[in-house]
Amino acid sequence: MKNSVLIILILLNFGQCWESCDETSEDSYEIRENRKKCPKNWREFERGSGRWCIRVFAGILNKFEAEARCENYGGVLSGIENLEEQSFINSEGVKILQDQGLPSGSLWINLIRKPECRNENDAKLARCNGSLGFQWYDKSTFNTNMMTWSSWNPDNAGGNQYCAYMYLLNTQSPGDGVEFGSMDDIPCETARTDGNLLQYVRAYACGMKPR
Ligand SMILES: [Ca+2]
Repeated sequence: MKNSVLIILILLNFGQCWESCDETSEDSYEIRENRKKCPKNWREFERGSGRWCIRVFAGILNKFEAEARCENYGGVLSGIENLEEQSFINSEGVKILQDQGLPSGSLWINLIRKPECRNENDAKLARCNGSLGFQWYDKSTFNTNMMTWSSWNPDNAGGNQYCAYMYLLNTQSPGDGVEFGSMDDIPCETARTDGNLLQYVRAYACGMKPR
């Protein structure tokens, strides 16, 4: 008799498990989500919008080319959501510069001037002033406080500076109006290899969700 009761209890327990272990339940969905990982050599970060993987690549490319490369890796050109990401992206970019014997340079990020702020008259509108005229375009970055600009920027010089890059710096306070992590709006077609070394675009940051 005792054995029968035990068997019934075990069966009931299995029944509960079948219900609670259903693949569509929220718990098991979370477990499967947690199993997702960043690809090898990509660094994982925690964002308000979820986990995010970032990797910095070397390349003398314009913004569109950099974006296409990121898509080839299964990601997008990445924005910068917090100081931790900014620090990581800068240090990875600086390593690339050092490999090439360059003291400074810059890196593409996914920061774009809003289409409604591109005309000369739009730029004078309050809603297009400074960072308000820009938007992160990786669909995962939302922190507008991480749009940090170098002196006088964003200035839309020439009226066609719709993209932005971040200066790569190997010291925290280089002076000359360029602070750590600061950005400049420039034409998306730019891939400078002359002039100010700081403006040499030598790298790009890709991002993706863990998979
Ligand atoms: Ca500019």
